[in-house]
Amino acid sequence: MEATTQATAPASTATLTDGAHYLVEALIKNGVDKMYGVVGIPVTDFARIAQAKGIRYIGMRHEADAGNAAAAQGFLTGRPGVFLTVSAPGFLNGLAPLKEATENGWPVIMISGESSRDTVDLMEGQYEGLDQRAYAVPFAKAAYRIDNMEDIPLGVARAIRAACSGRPGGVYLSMPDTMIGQTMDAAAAEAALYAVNNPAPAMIPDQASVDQALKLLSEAKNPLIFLGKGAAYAQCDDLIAEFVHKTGIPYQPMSMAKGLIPDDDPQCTASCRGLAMRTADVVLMVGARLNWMLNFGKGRHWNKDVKFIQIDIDPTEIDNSRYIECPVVGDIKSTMQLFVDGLSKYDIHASQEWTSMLDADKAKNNARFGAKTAEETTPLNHYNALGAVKKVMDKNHDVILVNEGANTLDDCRDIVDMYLPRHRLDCGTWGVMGIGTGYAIGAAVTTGKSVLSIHGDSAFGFDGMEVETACRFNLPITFMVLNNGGIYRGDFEDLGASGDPSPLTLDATAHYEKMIEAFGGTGYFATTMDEVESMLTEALASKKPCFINVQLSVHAGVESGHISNLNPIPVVGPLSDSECEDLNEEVVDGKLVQEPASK
Ligand code: ADP
Ligand code: TPW
Ligand code: MG
Repeated sequence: MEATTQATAPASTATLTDGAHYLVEALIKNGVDKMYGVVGIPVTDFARIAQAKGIRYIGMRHEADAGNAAAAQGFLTGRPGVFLTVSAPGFLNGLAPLKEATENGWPVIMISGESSRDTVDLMEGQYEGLDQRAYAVPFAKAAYRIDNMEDIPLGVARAIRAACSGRPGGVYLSMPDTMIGQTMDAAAAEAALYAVNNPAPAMIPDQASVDQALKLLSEAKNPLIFLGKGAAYAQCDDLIAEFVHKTGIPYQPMSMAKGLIPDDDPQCTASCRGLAMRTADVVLMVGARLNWMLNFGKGRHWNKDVKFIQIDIDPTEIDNSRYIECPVVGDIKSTMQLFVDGLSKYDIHASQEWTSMLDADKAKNNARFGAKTAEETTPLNHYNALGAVKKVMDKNHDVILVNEGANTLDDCRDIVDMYLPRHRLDCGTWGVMGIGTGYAIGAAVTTGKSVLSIHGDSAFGFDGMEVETACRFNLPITFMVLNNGGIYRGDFEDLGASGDPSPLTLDATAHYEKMIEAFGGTGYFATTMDEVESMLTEALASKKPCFINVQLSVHAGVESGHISNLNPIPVVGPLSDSECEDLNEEVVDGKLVQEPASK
């Protein structure tokens, strides 16, 4: 069963298979049924063969978007999404989403064609020549190259296991053109295929750590639970809800854990987040990292005596940014089962005093915020445009929401409630612009559900060409751009004398909805809350590719959304206290300060 190159292959090829066919077979054997990508030398035939053998191939317009589509699939299913690129330039375009998936902890496999190793290694000037595996290593959880076609089953198994075991991440799998062209006996190849057994095994935590955690919670007066996207990924929604509801502990959903328990649950602290963080005495982290989004678990945003219990599958996440009183290392599903089982041994509840205080703060904030989202203005702003979106989403719980931008992201997260798990995808751990259309396509292809993809006008510009893909595949996606004419807003000025637009300015009068009309989709232009509501209702009901361009004021929005505090130089620009006011901000010592974002 020794592999040969095509040049030396015997004349009769009836019983032979080649690297491309064999890799497709190995992927199918392991349950891969979809692939996103952009073709060209040397992967064109590989994609054709994949399609012919029943893998759904979604041809996209840019590798980064294909990578994001695969990443969305990974998050939604817990199985690696797969995307395909050509050699060097296509490969490089795919590295950013591969790294972003790794940062988010989502399983993805990027398969790239690679130009002939011998000439690349001698730097002979090969077409699209690059030592791709070496370039991939710092961007991937793992990076493999299959040089011999008989190693294909092993290479695929390595990639799948690396992508979804432990903390999931992005894996690179290289297929050199020389390997694609190799041949071997088809029967021997078939016999050597195998499916990975249990690629993401349960990791059961130490019972002593579970008992320690439950004891600590039973001693708390003001316990708080944080649910992160790891909790959403773990797909044990009922167990998590059972623990939350049986204990009555208030919980805070991180952005992509919204809907794991419906956002209108009385125990949800989304609208009193700042107060909950400042007053909690014991915090249980379930699949959420104490990174920048939570001010690293320290500082004035937290009660100075707070104690943390952290459930995570990755032991090195514990103590990442501060002392963790009670680490519980295991997978969330197994761990939450032990937590629920342990409730018979411990009396765990939140003090009435504390929950009443949180409820009062919620009522106050909801009244303030509700008024802002209901108030019609001409032109619209983020609050009232998204208030109209909320009304429609409240009647369409099963629509998946994709969201990117700065104000468009932060305000949407606060305003639009989610009711079902894994129905919100956004800029994630790195706050990346340009993920939206790829995520929307991946979500629609993976689930068959309707998707609402809400973008700031800047964010949309990074990956907008994929509306053509959505139309070509007739996907039930409604794209929406909130156009305030710029990065953060559209009224900044050129500070020099050039007369050019400012660095933040984009076209506030652009008719983005025309883009989808070029490809046969339906475009809408909305200028009032009623129009947003009725057009969105109609667009979602059509289950076809649609685009709603919402005209906002160029004055709508604040610089950097909720994270202007991360700018190295204090923000300059036309900001007033009332413009800065939002759910995650508060007055401390007479000054308006920002709460950490939860993107
Ligand atoms: P968020 O951004 O929502 O706060 P993060 O991405 O920062 O969430 O954190 C998710 C955490 O969940 C990661 O540290 C990851 O290791 C962990 N995680 C992911 N899947 C599981 C799982 N099945 N069991 C336990 N922990 C998990
Ligand atoms: C890959 C920097 C953060 S937010 C943003 C940019 C460019 C756009 C904000 O404007 P938008 O939303 O989308 O119009 P809005 O409602 O506030 O006006 N490149 C990448 N990622 C990031 N995060 C940036 C640049 C950025
Ligand atoms: Mg904008």
